[in-house]
Formats: sequence, C-alpha cells, structure tokens
Amino acid sequence: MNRAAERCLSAIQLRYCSSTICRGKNFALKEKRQQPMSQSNPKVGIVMGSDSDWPKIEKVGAALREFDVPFEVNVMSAHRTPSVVCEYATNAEGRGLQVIIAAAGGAAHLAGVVAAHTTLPVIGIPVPTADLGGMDSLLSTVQMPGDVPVVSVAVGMGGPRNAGLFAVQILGTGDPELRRRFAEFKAGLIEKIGNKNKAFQQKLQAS
Ligand code: RP5
Repeated sequence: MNRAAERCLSAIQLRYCSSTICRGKNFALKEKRQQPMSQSNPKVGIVMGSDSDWPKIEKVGAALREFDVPFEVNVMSAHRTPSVVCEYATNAEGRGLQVIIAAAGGAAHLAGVVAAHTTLPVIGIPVPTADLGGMDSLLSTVQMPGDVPVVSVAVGMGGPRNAGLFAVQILGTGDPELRRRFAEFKAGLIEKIGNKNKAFQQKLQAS
C-alpha cells in the first residue's frame, strides 16, 4: 500500500474509531454517571489498546470529570492499527489536545509510539494482565529510551486515577483556577484521611 492510501485508510479508521466511542457502545457498560465519555473540545486524549482495557482504567475518566476537564476516549493499537495511532498522535496538538494518556496491556507499546509522534506530554497506564500480572505492561510502558519521555503510573491500584490527576496538574501549570482547585483537593485529603483514622481508632477501641 502506498503512503497516500495508508493515510486515507488511517483517516477512515480514526473516524470509525471516534464515532464508535462517541456513541458509547463500549462505555455504556460500566459508566456510573450518565455523561458522554467523549466531550467537545477535549483537552486530554485517552487512548487504549483495546476496549477490554476500559473496565480496568475507567477511574482515569472519573478523575478528569472531578475537575471538569474535557476529554475524549478512543481505542487504537500500536500493533493492530499503527497508522491510526500515528495519525492520532501527529494531529493531537492541532486538534487542541494538551495531554495524551495511553493505556495498554501486555507488550504495551502504545504510550511510546504515541510519544514518538507528538510533542505533547504522554502519560502511560500499564494495564494489569492475567498472564504476568501487569509486569509486562509496566516494563514495556516505562522503559523508554532517552529522548522519548513517557511517564508511567502504577499498574492497577491508584494508577488510572493518578493518570487523570497528573493530567490535571499538567494542565494546571497554565491555568490558575485549575491549580487552585487542585490545591483545594489536596487540602481535602487531610480531612478524608483524618476521618479514616478516627473511624479506625473507634473500631480498635470497640474490639
Ligand atoms: C493490548 O492487548 C490491549 O491494550 C489489551 O490490554 C490487550 C488485549 O487486547 P484484546 O485482545 O482484549 O483486544 O494491546
């Protein structure tokens, strides 16, 4: 296939991909709040290697919504649809995206390939896997060669939520109001953990 044909195919795939996501075929599944997953004028682009990743990473969306950061979610694969990934990453900045979050499992090259094609900051989410517990995803996301940075959050646990929060922090460097809200959120942690401690002490005394 020549380059023009490949580019054309990529565009079709990307449109198909986006419209599938926008109609919420996959994400109607577990979405608790009835809001569209892909919003207009997104600042953060979430990409993932498969729709099977979403249930494991959906907290990333919740974190962004907490701060009213518009985002979009698309399925594309570094291995199965490399030209789509290339096109998405290449055009991301021009479309107004400011941060890309890439989630993949196994031989998880998505974040790295995205980073290869954009100057936007890329946050990788290594998706837990059945075979190797996500160690495969972690190493292939985090072990980038020099010159092509990808930051990686943890496998499972708070990883996806932290990816969303980190994107908020990046956006906050140029947005004082977002920074103020993030500081408020951090201050709220004192009360949150204080309440946990209080409840725990009461339980201890009762036992
Ligand atoms: C990766 O392969 C995806 O990110 C996913 O974690 C994994 C399995 O994908 P499916 O076979 O479920 O589509 O590329």
